[in-house]
Amino acid sequence: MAYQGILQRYGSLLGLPDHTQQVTLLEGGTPLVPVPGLVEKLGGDFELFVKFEGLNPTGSFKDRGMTAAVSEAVGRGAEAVICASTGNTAASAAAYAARAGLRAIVLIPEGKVAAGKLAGAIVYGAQVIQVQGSFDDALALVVEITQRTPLALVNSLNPYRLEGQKSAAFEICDTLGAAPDWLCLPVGNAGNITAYWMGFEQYHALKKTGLPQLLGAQAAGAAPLVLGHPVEQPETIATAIRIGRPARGEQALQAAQESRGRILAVSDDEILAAQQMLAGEGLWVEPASAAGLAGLKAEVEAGNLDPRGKRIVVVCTGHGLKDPDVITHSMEKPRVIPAEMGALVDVIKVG
Ligand code: AN7
Repeated sequence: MAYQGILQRYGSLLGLPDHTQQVTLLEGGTPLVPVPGLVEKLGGDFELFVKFEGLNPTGSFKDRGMTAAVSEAVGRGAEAVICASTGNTAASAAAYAARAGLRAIVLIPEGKVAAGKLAGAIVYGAQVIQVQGSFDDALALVVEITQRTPLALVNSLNPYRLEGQKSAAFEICDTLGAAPDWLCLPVGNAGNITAYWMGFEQYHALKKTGLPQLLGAQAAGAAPLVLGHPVEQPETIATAIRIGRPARGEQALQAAQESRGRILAVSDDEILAAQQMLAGEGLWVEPASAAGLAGLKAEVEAGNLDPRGKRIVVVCTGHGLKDPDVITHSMEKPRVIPAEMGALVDVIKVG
């Protein structure tokens, strides 16, 4: 049978109520891409895969949780969904709401959302509201208004978001035949790392697939879980994870600890270098998505993580097309030539 999305594939393992009415864009089923070229760069002698979540319908992993949250909301008769977002959740909520015929309202931090995400939220027809403040300020507003009105909250405080996001852990185990030794991923509001751990634990209880160690990476300018306290003014080029007060922070720390892993901070330079390394393998991911690889590289180089003989998965959470400005702003403009063969030969210097 043709692929029908994660609720169809894993529905019985996702704790969704009976009233759920499936709203799907055929999310999930993303590739686990081997990257032997990066293994070489990191010293060799292990296996490395990228779970390329940027290939979901709206270009990020958020679609896994959103199909679950919107399907539940529709089933209980909700007419509108609302979220705060650094961009990807907004685009995903907007798309699934459109699919379901619901109104979507998204609050984003003013001027801090990448172009592809903002455009997504707009084209899918959401009401987009810029807040003069951070993501954390926007989330506080959304939490309060959903306590007073029937608007359905679709941030990852909504438990069904996590239920849907567990599906990525199931897919990795199904593809590899077991859990990897390490799973490396970015951490922002901390829903994803929490959901992965729930998923790996559930699959292990059911199918003895084993448990990975989790390596979560926050941006150094937005690293509350590393610092041990909220960050009032988070700042990073990886705007997706520019979050100072993660809603699922406690659970994320517990997941990392239970897995015998950790959450660490990586600098913007390390994030951009990792983004370039992935691009060198033909995988263009947005900056936040490269944080997992940046964390792995830092730990391997510092001698804190011995990859030899291990099987490692790096989760790349969003597509590079979401945030083209990071690249185009930092590069030299491509050469311009007259439409003449002589000029072309001069420039490319072949033969
Ligand atoms: C590409 O869209 O929080 O730790 O509002 O877009 O589960 O929050 C995005 C987060 C990683 C962090 N990578 O995941 C939002 C939002 C990308 C992201 C994260 C985000 P969580």
